[in-house]
Amino acid sequence: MSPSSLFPVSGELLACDGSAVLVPDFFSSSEADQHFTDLVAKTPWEQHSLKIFGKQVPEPRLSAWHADAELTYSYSGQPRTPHPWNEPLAAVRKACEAHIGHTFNGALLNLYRSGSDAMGWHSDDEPINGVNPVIASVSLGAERRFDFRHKQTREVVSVKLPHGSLLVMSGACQANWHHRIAKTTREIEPRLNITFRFLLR
Ligand SMILES: O=C(O)CCC(=O)C(=O)O
Ligand SMILES: [Mn+2]
Repeated sequence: MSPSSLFPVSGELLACDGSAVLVPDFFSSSEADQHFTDLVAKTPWEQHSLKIFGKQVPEPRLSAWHADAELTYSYSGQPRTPHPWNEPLAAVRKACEAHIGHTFNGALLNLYRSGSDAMGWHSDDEPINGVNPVIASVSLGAERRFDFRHKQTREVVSVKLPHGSLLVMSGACQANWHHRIAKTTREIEPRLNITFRFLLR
């Protein structure tokens, strides 16, 4: 893979077919430290599995789904009953909603315990997200590389997501681009990611 765009630091990352805007210092480093500590401790982390070549294997990360009551979300083919909002998660959601001017009713949290934890190529284009969803992605903890790959042209755009950053994906981003967090052999600390979404009922 040869990234066509090497680690832009802020602003619009995609030249066409959707939008992805990075705000590297959305939270100050002390705010980000506090959110990281609180959310690692308060999240009811679960180990889910995914099907690869017909075999169930553990996902290479821990996760948790929080949402308004009744908003079951199917992720990796599994329906998930929501956990209620807790105080630190509600505070992060409020900050994102105020910045973006958009309401969210659900949040998927992922904990990447080390460089071997990852998330494969996918797009968040399930019908329940609606057409051209706005997805707010907050990164806390170790910096990881995030890759976009255009579904037709295969162009790759890579960016580092620092502690306390906000990435807002919108427009036709999910329709036209896949994204992933690749494994890394670097010795790194855990990373927590939250993707806020607005699910249709
Ligand atoms: O960890 C990340 O930055 C991405 C997470 C993601 O793509 C997802 O939860 O759908
Ligand atoms: Mn995603």
